[in-house]
Amino acid sequence: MEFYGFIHFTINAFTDKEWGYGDESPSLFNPTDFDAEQIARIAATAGMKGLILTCKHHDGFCLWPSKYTEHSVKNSPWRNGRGDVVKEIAAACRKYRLKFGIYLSPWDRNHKDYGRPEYLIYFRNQLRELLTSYGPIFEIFFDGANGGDGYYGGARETRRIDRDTYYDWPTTWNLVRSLQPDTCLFSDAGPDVRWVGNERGIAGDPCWSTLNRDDFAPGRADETRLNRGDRPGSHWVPAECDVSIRPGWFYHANEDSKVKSASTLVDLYYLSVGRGASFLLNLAPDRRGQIPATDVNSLREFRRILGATFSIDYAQGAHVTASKTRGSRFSPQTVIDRRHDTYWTTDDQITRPELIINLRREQTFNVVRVREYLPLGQRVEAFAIDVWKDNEWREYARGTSIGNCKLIREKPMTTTKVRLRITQSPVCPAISELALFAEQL
Ligand code: FUL
Repeated sequence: MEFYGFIHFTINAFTDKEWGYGDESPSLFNPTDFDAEQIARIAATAGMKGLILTCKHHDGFCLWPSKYTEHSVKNSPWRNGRGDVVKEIAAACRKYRLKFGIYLSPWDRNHKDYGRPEYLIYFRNQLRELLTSYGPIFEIFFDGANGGDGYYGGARETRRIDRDTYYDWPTTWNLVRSLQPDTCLFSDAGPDVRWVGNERGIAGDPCWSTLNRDDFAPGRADETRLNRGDRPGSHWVPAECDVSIRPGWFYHANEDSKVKSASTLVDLYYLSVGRGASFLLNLAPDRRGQIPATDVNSLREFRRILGATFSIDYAQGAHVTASKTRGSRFSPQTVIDRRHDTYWTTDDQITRPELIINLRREQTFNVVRVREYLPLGQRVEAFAIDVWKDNEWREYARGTSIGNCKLIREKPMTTTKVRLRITQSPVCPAISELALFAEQL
């Protein structure tokens, strides 16, 4: 999906906290002009393909009227206790054709049973509510954070859990599979999507979509390995780069001047999507319950820059040739046919082939996009891009992993021919796209 959004919204926006302790009164939750459609519209206009909402953060307050707790919107003044943020965001997502995902914090600083087996019954009941009442859920984000201390029903103490055993994740994952088999499960250990190992939105280089998943557990992360993935790796668990548009995850008025600029967001796009991972950008509704104007402006400008940059592919119309080809179905011309389900490949024993884009006339570009045909896995381990200059090939850039999308961002180059040289691959490569763009500001 490449690019989708996070929405961090709860009582924290009203108490100016990042982690609520769990003793906050539900009466504090009172957005003055909550507008789910504004939030979804801003996300869709920014190019996001989905939204993941913090239905319950660490403080335990539920944005939907869960029947398993009193600590929810139903005891807030907002909409006289009859509101349901989850329902409104899910409906707004449908309206703007965004997929809808949920964040349900495993750590719950409000619940009296947290740390005991009984809490897992509560946690799974809530998951069942969310998975059966709000339509298809494309992803569930299971956060690994746990600070220990909390309100815990009045106990006000520190509760330590064993990250490897307490949550009994396989049982929870099976519950999700049985209710919504298409939901992607996120945690430090997947099983489907993994944390990228930092909250700065930056994937590793290389970044492998495979991981020796059994070495990991949610909440026990080896950040360096998660950032790069494992090659060889036992499972397909691509990386997701979560980062907030503001310093914090929740809205704080004193961070209004620290909203990331459009050009910073563009950089993050290259460092996440452009390294084969996905970009999960957090937005923080303010006390009105809307995305603040500064953030809206950054997002709009970010989309304008990407739209302008990626609207003209200078490789279109070129004559594409290759040193080797497996047969006409896998012709090199498929790399410019704008389809992701066609690809150029070679016979099995050919692992270092070359492909040449013969442009019709001189073109200037500084961004090269390469994609592999993912159903056949991530194959290429190293490649180079050459350009034809003064009657010879000159190396322009080199790279390692490709995967879903590799974006090379370099100095502007004017040429008539571009060559992709696969320099290392354990098996024949399968390349679905090679495109050339000129970055617009
Ligand atoms: C972290 C949490 O502690 C933050 O509050 C936020 O939700 C972020 C996405 O994950 O681990």
